[in-house]
Amino acid sequence: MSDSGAKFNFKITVVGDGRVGKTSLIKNFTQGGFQEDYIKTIGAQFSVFLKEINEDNIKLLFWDIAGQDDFNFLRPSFFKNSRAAIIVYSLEDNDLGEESFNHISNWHEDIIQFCGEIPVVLFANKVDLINENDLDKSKIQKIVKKRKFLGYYVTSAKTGQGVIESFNAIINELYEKYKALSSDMELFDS
Ligand SMILES: Nc1nc2c(ncn2[C@@H]2O[C@H](COP(=O)(O)OP(=O)(O)O)[C@@H](O)[C@H]2O)c(=O)[nH]1
Ligand SMILES: [Mg+2]
Repeated sequence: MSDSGAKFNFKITVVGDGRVGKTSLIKNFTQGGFQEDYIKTIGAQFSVFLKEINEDNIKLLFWDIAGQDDFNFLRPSFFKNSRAAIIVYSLEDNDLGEESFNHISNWHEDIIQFCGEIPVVLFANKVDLINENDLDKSKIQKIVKKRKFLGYYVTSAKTGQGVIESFNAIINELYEKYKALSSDMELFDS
């Protein structure tokens, strides 16, 4: 696949503890797409997804961590040139659910360190494993506000709940941002 034809190229990194569902979410979202590529490398893997908004072609690169071991040395290249980030945690009622929520701030600190102030959204995944009525939204809203995330989405990579909407929200956000920047550039050029 060549870059020609894509007006925008966005790299979006997907982070979060192991087994929260990062890879499943990316697969669920990109499989409905026009073109999919799944490439596994040491420590990280990425998927390519093409999307069209207002007749502008957008190429999206989703990066996610393959294994949490030996990740440290890869961190700078993993995060390099990310336009946005998604932090995933699991809603499941066990240690993974609890720990992955507690580690949101750590993942965010990594993003800030390597990417600066890029847009970040939070995905609360595996909602199919809980009763949604029991979901403590104020707890999620609190960290969203504290960390100045764009927002949070409740998802299930298993049922597909919220997946398209949540990925599209961040993609549209990037599109609007860079569309405005590129039209500023065109004005500047003329
Ligand atoms: N029930 C349920 N299981 C999920 C969901 N997302 C992922 N899983 C499962 O959780 C495990 C870890 O998922 P994976 O995508 O490999 O997590 P990653 O390590 O964050 O990439 C796998 O067994 C998935 O099938 C979900 O939304 N609901
Ligand atoms: Mg994975």
